[in-house]
Amino acid sequence: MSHTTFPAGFVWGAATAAYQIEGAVCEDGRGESIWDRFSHTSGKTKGGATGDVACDHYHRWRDDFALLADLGAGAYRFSVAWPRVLPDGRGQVNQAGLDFYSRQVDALLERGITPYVTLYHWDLPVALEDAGGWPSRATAEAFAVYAGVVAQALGDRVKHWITINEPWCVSMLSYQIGEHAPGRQDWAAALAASHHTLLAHGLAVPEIRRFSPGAQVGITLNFTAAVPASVSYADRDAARAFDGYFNRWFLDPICGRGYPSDMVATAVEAGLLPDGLRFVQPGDMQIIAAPTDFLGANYYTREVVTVGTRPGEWQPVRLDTPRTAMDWEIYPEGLYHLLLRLHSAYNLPKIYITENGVSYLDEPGDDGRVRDGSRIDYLRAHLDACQRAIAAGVPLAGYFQWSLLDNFEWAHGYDQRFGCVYVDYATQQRTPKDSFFWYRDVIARNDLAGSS
Ligand code: IFM
Repeated sequence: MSHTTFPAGFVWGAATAAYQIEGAVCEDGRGESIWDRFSHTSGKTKGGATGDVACDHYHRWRDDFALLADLGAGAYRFSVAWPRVLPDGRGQVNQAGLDFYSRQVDALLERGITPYVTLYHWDLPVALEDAGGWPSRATAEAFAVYAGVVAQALGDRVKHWITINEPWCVSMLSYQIGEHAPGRQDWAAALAASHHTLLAHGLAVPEIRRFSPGAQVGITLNFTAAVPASVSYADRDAARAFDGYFNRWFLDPICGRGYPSDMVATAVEAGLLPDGLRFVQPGDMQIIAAPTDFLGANYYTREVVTVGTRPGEWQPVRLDTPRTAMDWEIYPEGLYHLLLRLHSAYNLPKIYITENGVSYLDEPGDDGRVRDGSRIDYLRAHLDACQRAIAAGVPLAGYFQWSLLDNFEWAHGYDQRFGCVYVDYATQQRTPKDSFFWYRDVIARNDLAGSS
């Protein structure tokens, strides 16, 4: 194996999520999700963008699968919309919703593309939010039932499952910062939400295994490398606090270590946990640490931090380094270090990069071609980091580029374009960007060499 070759059997894929691409929010019995409500609330998304139509993938998925096949992808990561399957979050099953995903699974398998199904990528049925949302334990219990319903319908053919996408976003970004649906700003609610998100994962694992024999099951966490702005003790403490808040708070429990004690102490000291970890019931931490087959890791950037106003707090430091259209620093070395850390400090059987990619404000040239050389540079550098991590012994089994299509980038609306396929939202025309052809070559060769 040359230093640019990936191991035989390395999984090459692309990823999407239901609310970001499907549209058809009122069709075939789908219920309302928190993102329908949030995006229709004035001022919550850029330009008032909603996922009502998005990429119209609900009607165009066959064409999109033709693109996947043309890409040569061996795998496709997509999410099931909970409100399509259980419009009220629990109770009555909507068969039309299940059938939609069942048809997709069949079509993927016919094309030789392995489905990697994410069960929750943020579109909580509003009925569950109205009953308390993720801060309520009942949501975790409802999720386990929903996971069983989907696994029962698809589990004969789907053998790769991701329970939850990015618990930090589900809890902190949505209930503490309030930038994502449901848009609450309440620390105590966010901490409870974080626990119930992890609990939902742990409760779902046996449900999936029950109905999908032989399946591989995991969870996807988003990681941001935490880097101190200087070598001072104060900055190093700040980086450790950021790492605890963003990374360890979620990673440690699923790896059987419980919540990081330094973070619990900080939260108690700051008055964020007036009742302590009241939401943790006996047995919860064992459920959350259910043995899994892989960890999904999403990586985009790092955060350079310095000491905040109080001990245990941090503030970001902006360096004069290249950034993306999301204003995220480009830092591929962070991916290399993350993979080494996950391997050396946590005993993980297997890792997939379930998302990595970049947003630029791409537009077609006069000739219709989308020249996204900067995206190619970004992907190449991050794949090089993956390759070096594998060479160093990390059990990295696959890579999913985010995203197959330009799509609804949540609060940022449609300006941000992460796709390797350009979407003209007025006509729904798809145009593979230069990065599509570049990635196709890498996949075909299983090698980064010669990828210019
Ligand atoms: O678009 C999102 C995706 O839904 C979750 N991970 C990060 C991506 C880019 O922000």
